[in-house]
Amino acid sequence: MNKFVKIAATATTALLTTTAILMGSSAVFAATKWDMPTPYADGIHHTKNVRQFAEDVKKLSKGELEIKVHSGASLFKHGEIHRAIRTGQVPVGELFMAILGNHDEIFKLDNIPFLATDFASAKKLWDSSRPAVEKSLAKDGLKLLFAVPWPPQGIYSKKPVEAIDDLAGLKMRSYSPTLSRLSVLLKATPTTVQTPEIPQAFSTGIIDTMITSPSTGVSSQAWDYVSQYNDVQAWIPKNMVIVHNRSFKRLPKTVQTAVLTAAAEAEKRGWEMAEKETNIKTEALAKNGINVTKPDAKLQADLAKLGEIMTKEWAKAAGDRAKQILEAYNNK
Ligand code: PCA
Repeated sequence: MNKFVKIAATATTALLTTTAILMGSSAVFAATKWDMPTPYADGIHHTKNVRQFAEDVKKLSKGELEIKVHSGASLFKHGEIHRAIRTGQVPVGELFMAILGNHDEIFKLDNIPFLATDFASAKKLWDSSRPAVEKSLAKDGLKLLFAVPWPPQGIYSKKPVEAIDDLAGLKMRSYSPTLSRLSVLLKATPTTVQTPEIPQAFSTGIIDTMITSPSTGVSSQAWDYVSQYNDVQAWIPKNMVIVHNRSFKRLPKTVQTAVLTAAAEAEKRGWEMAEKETNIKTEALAKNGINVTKPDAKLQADLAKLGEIMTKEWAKAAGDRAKQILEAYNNK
């Protein structure tokens, strides 16, 4: 054996040995770790549900996939999570669906007022729109794992809102392009504010009203800066958990199945959690001194008219997809 051949042979042996060691202890070395950014705080049901999802994935995959949840926008700001997953910076993450309204019209549907105002209708609307949402995500190399609602959205204000005119001229918090459009139709001025900044935005006068769930009202201690909650149940928006498709495909088939099984469970559990949250958190608002009211028939009818305008606008902008979704929804 000349010198060169000898070196090559030694190198090959070394390589084979390393491979054998790696294969022999695959349970240790094959475990994949995923970082998962989520936008909302730990007390919110979405975050609790996502943590349970991560635990289920670990269990079902027998430890082969570990998902580390970074809650409260600690890894990426809410507005950056979509891009971070799309570009593969992180393989998985959670975001508010309608935050993508300017990326694709399809996501605006999730915040259209008075189209689906109770959980049964919201579920129907989700069943009707899910294929279009999945298709849109797939175009960006993304895959939907699950979507979970918030409780219905109501109006927080300093003075009672008895008619839509009571909102005219106010500075209204916005969290999506659809909500900004509603603010404009209400003759209010929309200002984007993320959940952690709500108290400060009220105390510094950046906003003086907001439309959100009783959950977010409680987590941001709305009683410190407003006195009224009108439970108009305007819409039931959702968060979605999405995965970078190529990262998903790289997982062994058994682990992919584990993720999908845990995702289906998380979606079911999350819808139940949201329903339970609704009463608990609405009561908590009242207990903390907020005057919780229901809209009268006139206010409801006036708000519903704005919902019709926005549904029409959306249907026009989103084209054939909108037509199919609305037809499927109305026929369910
Ligand atoms: N809370 C979140 C989204 C919808 C909700 O109920 C927020 O206010 O930003």
